[in-house]
Amino acid sequence: MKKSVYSMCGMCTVRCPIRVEVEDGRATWIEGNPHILGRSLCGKGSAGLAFHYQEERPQGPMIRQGLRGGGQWKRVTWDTALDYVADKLGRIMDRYGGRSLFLSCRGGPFLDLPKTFLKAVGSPNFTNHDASCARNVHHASLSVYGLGRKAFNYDLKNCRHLVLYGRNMLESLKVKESKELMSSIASGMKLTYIDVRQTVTGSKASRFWMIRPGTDYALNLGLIHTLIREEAYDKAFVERWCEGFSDLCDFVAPYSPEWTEARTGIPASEIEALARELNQDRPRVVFHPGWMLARYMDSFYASRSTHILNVLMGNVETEGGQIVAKGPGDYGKPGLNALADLPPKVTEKRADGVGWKYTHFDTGPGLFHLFYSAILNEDPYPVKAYISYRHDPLTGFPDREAQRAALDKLELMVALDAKFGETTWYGDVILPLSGYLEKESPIAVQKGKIPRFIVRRKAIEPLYDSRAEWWIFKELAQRLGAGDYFPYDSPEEMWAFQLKGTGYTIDDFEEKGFVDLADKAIFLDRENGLKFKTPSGKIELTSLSLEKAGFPSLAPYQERPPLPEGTFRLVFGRHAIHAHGHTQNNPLLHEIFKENTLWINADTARSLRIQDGDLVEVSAGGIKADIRARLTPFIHPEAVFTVHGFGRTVPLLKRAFGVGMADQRMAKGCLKKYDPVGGGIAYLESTVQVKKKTSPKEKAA
Ligand SMILES: Nc1nc2c(c(=O)[nH]1)N[C@H]1C(S)=C(S)[C@@H](COP(=O)(O)OP(=O)(O)OC[C@H]3O[C@@H](n4cnc5c(=O)[nH]c(N)nc54)[C@H](O)[C@@H]3O)O[C@H]1N2
Ligand SMILES: Nc1nc2c(c(=O)[nH]1)N[C@H]1C(S)=C(S)[C@@H](COP(=O)(O)OP(=O)(O)OC[C@H]3O[C@@H](n4cnc5c(=O)[nH]c(N)nc54)[C@H](O)[C@@H]3O)O[C@H]1N2
Ligand code: SF4
Ligand SMILES: [Mo]
Repeated sequence: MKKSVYSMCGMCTVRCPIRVEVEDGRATWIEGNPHILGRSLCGKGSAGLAFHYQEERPQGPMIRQGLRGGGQWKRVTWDTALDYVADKLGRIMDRYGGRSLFLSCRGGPFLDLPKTFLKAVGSPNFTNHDASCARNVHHASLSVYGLGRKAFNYDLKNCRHLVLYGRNMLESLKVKESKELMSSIASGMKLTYIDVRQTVTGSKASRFWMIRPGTDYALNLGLIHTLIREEAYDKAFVERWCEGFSDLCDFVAPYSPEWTEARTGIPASEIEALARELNQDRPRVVFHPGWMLARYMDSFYASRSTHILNVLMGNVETEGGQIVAKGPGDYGKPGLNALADLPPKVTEKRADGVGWKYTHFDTGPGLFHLFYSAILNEDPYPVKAYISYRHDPLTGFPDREAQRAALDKLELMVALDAKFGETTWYGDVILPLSGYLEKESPIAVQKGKIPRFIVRRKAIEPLYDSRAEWWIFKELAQRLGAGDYFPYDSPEEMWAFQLKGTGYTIDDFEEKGFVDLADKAIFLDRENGLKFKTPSGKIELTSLSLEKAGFPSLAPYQERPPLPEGTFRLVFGRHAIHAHGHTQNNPLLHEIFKENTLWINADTARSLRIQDGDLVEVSAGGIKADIRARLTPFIHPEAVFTVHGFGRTVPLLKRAFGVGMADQRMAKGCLKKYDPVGGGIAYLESTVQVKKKTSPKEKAA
């Protein structure tokens, strides 16, 4: 029998909408949801069947035997595993309270269940990956608009000029966005791409600047200076909506294009030319702050300056600019009933100090890395149990040794994942999640020009002894005496609870796989209808709350000294067919891209006697790794680059095990180095040495 199921891809966390064909219970075809993606899918998404129909994934619950990380496991039943976790967790919480548990996850729209669970057991300690991803950008956005980084959608379709800082849209991709980018370029949109190396996205750009690593803030200061000097900004918008413009003018006065050229390597005349173009193209201009804006101690300010550039373009709530993402309320519609509203609010302080010790950080997910110091020092209180839920900090955060030293102090470490990650492998219990084709998720709201309800539906039965989140969290809560907060016995009952009072039922998702809450987009009134959640209600170019917390609104540029010979910044990023560290073992994707290489500037390499394809040794803080050199003129001499996610250490992943270099291991000491204002980990403040690896034969000669 054949059927067609609308669902959502899970090969990376973009979660593109998909349509799956199933024949006699076996998935045979996946494509992008035709109503949104015109059937397109990326390479990873297309390899979804290869992930499901293979054996190298957790096949049932496992309890560790022997030492942590030793790799000895016992397969057990779900009852045994859940009883074991509930018994240990119950005893820890009896002794230290609910707050002694923390849970970290991989962000995303479907987090109602883990949040319900934590609240139900009385823990305030929900956290996620974002300190390793977008926290600087998010906090910078809050400081300017009072709205987080997800408050705006970029209207690439109608944009005339897009400026990207290492935002490699065609490789670090979202299917819908990549398609929009390509069609906008085809219809004449200009693209300025700024990176320390050339990329696929850069190769489509009308202007490519190879910037000196870590100097984007200097570039932005020079650009703001030029735009103001040339009066090439939206005066009416700035006057109506901005606080602190004259302070900004005074502040950027010294940062001339010539000053900028000396720091960034980008010619002053080019900066002036860009400013002139932008002046013609505004307000249909987008400065996309991306995720990283590189990862330095000053990345908060670098990111803040891109938000300011957008404001100078007057692009807020205009076609071709940044459009405020709207929720059901903006269209006068009721939202979903939140599952996590069922348990009472937890009033305990967070163990990471966010919200009380560090008041300038957004409490949402706090800062993951600060849990490590809480564990080690039992400060502000003992943290003894950890659930990693779809999160692999031993891959995503730096300094494995420092992380393990803290994890070793935990009395319980449980992993919920559909794959074997480094963190999963280091835990005490593995509770296998079903693959994304094998399970249902709660319904979620996707804010946007038009708000939408989205959901993941099950396409096939689980191939192994795995379960969906709703079942696992409910079963655990029941065993801990908190089952009442999960008043549903099936996904259908959970969906009915969420949709009650919205006027929709799950059947409304049948036709397209999602539900749009309106037919036509509405725009807010740019004169009187914009709402910024800052204390002044305006866009704050200078922010009193930031200054009250002890940080300047506009921070002077700090010089970065040049690096000694043979020393580089190890820059990392993505490849179109891999997602972080969890696709390297996929049979198809492994076949296409097996191993990462080290990009190195060809002239610099030759001065170190390194040739293309040579084995080189990369070292930092006592950690060493071998990798093949790839010589190219398309990378800045101060940087070397590699694709993140390789160097897997889980022996059950036979294809990926031990292949390639794990870049995160090189950022020694960086677990404690983070942008003090933005909270993001500053991986790139560390440096590595690179030298040619001499074979024993060559040595003897
Ligand atoms: N050195 C270095 N460090 C980095 C980065 C880098 O490039 N270099 N990148 C940083 C960035 S941007 C990020 S976002 C973090 C990411 O770091 P993580 O959040 O840890 O990365 P992922 O591998 O996406 O997800 C972790 C685990 O969750 C599971 N998972 C992910 N999504 C889903 C899903 O939708 N469903 C299910 N069931 N499981 C899922 C995967 O199987 C994987 O094992 O790493 C950051 N750290
Ligand atoms: N295929 C694929 N797509 C993905 C993901 C994936 O794992 N695989 N992950 C998703 C996630 S979690 C994220 S956060 C996004 C990330 O999306 P991006 O931020 O676009 O992704 P990265 O590939 O990490 O790109 C970082 C780029 O920054 C450049 N760079 C490094 N240092 C500097 C610097 O000092 N200045 C400038 N201007 N550039 C610099 C690097 O050379 C690299 O090309 O991608 C998402 N999309
Ligand atoms: S970008 Fe690719 S892998 Fe990620 S969700 Fe979309 S189709 Fe899946
Ligand atoms: Mo990310």
